[in-house]
Amino acid sequence: MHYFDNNNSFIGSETVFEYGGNVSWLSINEQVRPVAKTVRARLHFTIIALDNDASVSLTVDSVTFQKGEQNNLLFNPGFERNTRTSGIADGWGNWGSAGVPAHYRVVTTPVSSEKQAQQMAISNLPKDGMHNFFQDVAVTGGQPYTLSAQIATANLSKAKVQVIMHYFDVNNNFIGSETPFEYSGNTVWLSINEQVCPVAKTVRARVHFNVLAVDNNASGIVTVDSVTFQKGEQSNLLINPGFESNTRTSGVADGWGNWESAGVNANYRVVTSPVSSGKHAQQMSISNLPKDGMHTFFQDVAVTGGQPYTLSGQIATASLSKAKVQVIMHYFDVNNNFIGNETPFEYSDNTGWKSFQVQVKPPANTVRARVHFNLLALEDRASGTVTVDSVIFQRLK
Ligand SMILES: [Ca+2]
Ligand SMILES: [Ca+2]
Repeated sequence: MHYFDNNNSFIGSETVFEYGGNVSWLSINEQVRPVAKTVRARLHFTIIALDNDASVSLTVDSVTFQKGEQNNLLFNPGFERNTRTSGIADGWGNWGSAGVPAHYRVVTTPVSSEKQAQQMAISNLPKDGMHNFFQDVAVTGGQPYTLSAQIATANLSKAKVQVIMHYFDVNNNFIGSETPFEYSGNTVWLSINEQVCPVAKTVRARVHFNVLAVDNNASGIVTVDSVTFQKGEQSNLLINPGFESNTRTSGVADGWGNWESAGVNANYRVVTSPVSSGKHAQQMSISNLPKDGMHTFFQDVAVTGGQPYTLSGQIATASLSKAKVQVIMHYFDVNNNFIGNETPFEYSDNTGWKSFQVQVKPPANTVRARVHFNLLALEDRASGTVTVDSVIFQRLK
């Protein structure tokens, strides 16, 4: 980056990215800061010879230069750009083991955010067969990163879905790997959040979403959306915990689902007032609800059974009558069996923003926790409005 003031004087520069290896498409994401008085920035892609007889062929595409700090290191992380014919969204690659036919599709349902998600399907896969899509990202070895996403699986049989990280040094040597996430059950949108650490000397990480056959005749459908890969340890296991992203039409913010008991009409809105943090919060309202009627929004999160977690957030209630707000946890094992529940928080008064923080403990064998915010009618003709914001669900440190 070269920076110039309004007299066209060169007043500063920075070299934000360097790479000395060979690679197919590599995503790079660098924060830059023009010096004070800069009015013009010149962005260069430069090849520099380190010795005589240097050679290279460099290709660049999909350049974005925008205001602010963009933390997600991935290109096209929500699969909204799909200009190719392979069934793989722009910026992503794919790989399958020998003899495995590829079945990739960018789909419009199910979708966790905006209009599209990446899907892969397998059928009749032999044992140990693999099918994946991936993206290469420039990273710094020895530093922590966090990968989060939403995954939905259907008809998964004799197979599991995995997140696999491969690490490469500047000479393109494969120098390490880790598998921070595995799941073999069927689930609607499940939030995953995993800390990874590229080994020392890593300059390139390949993030894979993989389906592995654990036996012959494996089959299943895996859909992925809302992937974020960012620097540092991000401990909140929820996607869209502040309800800031709202690209759907249900009134329920991206990444969250909803459920109502029989005969109860859904009434959800992402509101700009009241808001505890950011610009949006999730609201739900009930009126004339019969006794024991329920109205709820939720998110599914991958957890480890037997480990304690904390859930905190901000809740505001208005006109609450004959009803209470509840935080309800449901726990499921890998076979999708309901194996436990708890209701760690209840509130029935009217209040402006009120903080809550509770500790919960999924029973052994839990692989998926469903975090609900529920409105329960205590008597007939219950009514009220509840707004939720700034939810944090994390492992107890
Ligand atoms: Ca999407
Ligand atoms: Ca918010």
